[in-house]
Amino acid sequence: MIILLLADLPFYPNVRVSNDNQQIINQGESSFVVYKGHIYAICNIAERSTIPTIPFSRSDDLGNSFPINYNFVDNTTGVTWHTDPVIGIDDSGYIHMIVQFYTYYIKHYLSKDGGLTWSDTSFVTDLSTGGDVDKPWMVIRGETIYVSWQEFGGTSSGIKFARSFDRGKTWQRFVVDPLRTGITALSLSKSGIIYLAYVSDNLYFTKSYNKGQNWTTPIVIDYVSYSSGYGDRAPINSISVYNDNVLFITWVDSRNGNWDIRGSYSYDGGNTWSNSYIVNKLVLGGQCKSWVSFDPYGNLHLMYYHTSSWPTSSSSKWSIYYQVSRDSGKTWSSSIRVSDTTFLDKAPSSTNGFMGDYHMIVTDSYFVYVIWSDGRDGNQNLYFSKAPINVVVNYEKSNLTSYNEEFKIYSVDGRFIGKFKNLNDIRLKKGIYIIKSKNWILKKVQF
Ligand SMILES: [Ca+2]
Ligand SMILES: [Ca+2]
Repeated sequence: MIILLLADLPFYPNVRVSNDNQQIINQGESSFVVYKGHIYAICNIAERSTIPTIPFSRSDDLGNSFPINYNFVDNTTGVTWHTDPVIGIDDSGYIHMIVQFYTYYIKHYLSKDGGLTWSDTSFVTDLSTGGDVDKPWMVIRGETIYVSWQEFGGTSSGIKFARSFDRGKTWQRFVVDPLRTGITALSLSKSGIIYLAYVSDNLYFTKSYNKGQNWTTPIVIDYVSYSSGYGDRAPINSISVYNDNVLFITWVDSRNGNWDIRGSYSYDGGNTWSNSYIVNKLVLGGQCKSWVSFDPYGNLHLMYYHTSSWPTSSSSKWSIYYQVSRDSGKTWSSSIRVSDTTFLDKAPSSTNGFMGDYHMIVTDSYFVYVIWSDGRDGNQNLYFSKAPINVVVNYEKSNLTSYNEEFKIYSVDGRFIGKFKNLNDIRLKKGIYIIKSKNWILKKVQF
């Protein structure tokens, strides 16, 4: 008897990222990079008003394990509230981290030893303007670092941008849009064009051809209708670019009565955008915290949180889902579950179930990687999974029993088990296996 499963795909068994030994701290929003077999991940925590830390985790085997874990703290600030972390890597393999301290300022840290120690600390934001800052994002090209954020009040409010040509030692700052504030999303094309989108009353878009010195007049991609709820509180936007022309953006929207991931594509470098539409194939209940990434071949990958319950509460069951588009966002695959279990939002109810505002999907030539915050341990921890690009791109959902051909069966770690003609003849221990046939490449199947 074959039972076709739940998590029907080539995503690897989930690996816990954060080594939260006491199992009391709730890991929140996260950012990570993949570089030459290493994965560097950071996050904030739901308890950031009382516990100062940005948890740091490192894998040296492409995510099979995360043995290096510690709590990064900058005691020199005297500020407990460490938040809104972003991590990046430059062309020398140096790691760059930015951390926001309450809404006072945003700092940059450099590590030349794989995240074990940090140096060359600098202020990204300008303390003399007297404003409150929020929600930075960072992209890096070569040795140049770009950071965007929003600033309220003070003498220089608006959408702000800073760049550093010396790996974060010094910064030049610019005002992108003095009229508006909002959550920023930042991306960079292969030729160096910078794309910036921000959620205000509308979703705005602008770009820079000269490394952030000047910006095009902001245009509106769409209006935004978002109401926060248990477990999600911001219409987080994510923008990814394939080349100078092909872009895709997602954000969270509740115009239809509950959260959905809306998307829009541009094929002319952001000058014009498609009508927005609901990207998530699962629409029942709430979908939020989406992130998009073009891989080097032009496939577009999406991750998001999903719960079928509405309104959301501490008893909502969540999963992490994935979809891929092979035509730059015109159409999407069916949804594929990344988390190998459902989980409750275990962040404190006093924080309205804070699981973080954002989590990322990252791609390279070989894999799609996802890290998210997950309550399966009774508290929120970061979890990781990945899937081979060639498999997810070729993956098609189908009923195994309808095929009359030879199957090869492998364990999830790639060990060949045997060939079978008729799946009904299979007698295997309970578990998850990978199946290969001529017509479709791989499938994760639970017997
Ligand atoms: Ca935890
Ligand atoms: Ca929905």
